[in-house]
Amino acid sequence: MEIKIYNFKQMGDERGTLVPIEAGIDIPFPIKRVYYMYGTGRGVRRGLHAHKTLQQVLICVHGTCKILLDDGNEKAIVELNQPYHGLYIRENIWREMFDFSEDAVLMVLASDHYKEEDYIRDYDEFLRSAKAGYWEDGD
Ligand code: T46
Repeated sequence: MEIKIYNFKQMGDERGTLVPIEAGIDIPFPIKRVYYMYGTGRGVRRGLHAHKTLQQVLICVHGTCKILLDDGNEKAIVELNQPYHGLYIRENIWREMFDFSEDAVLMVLASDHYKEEDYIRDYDEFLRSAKAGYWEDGD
């Protein structure tokens, strides 16, 4: 499976570091939504779904966490441990986030607003959709 991790530029000087991320330049989609999660317990697993159309970039801006990616054919685990790394997740990828450090803050840049109807929460349904390569609405 192709894993795309952006290595954002770090603008550093004696005051510290600033990481700029511009839609359409540093990441491939216009950002319509930003959300972040923190205070995630050690044994917690989040995600466990895919999206029909949503693209996202996950950035662990503080601490560390792991992301399991599954395209229906292959699985891969990525550790996010640098605040300047961004993991791109295209549509139709099952994702699970786990092994959060106590201080982890996972920020997500999303290509669309929050739409419950874009979620695929059933793994078998995801496999059918991934294998077909497209989503057959209503079937
Ligand atoms: C994803 C992974 C990486 C909202 O009201 N607005 C939002 O934009 C989001 C993302 C969530 N919510 C509500 C819905 C739930 O009541 O916040 C609550 C927690 O969301 P959820 O259980 O979907 O969180 P995760 O961590 O399982 O998944 C989230 C995203 O939902 C999902 O798109 O790819 O992070």
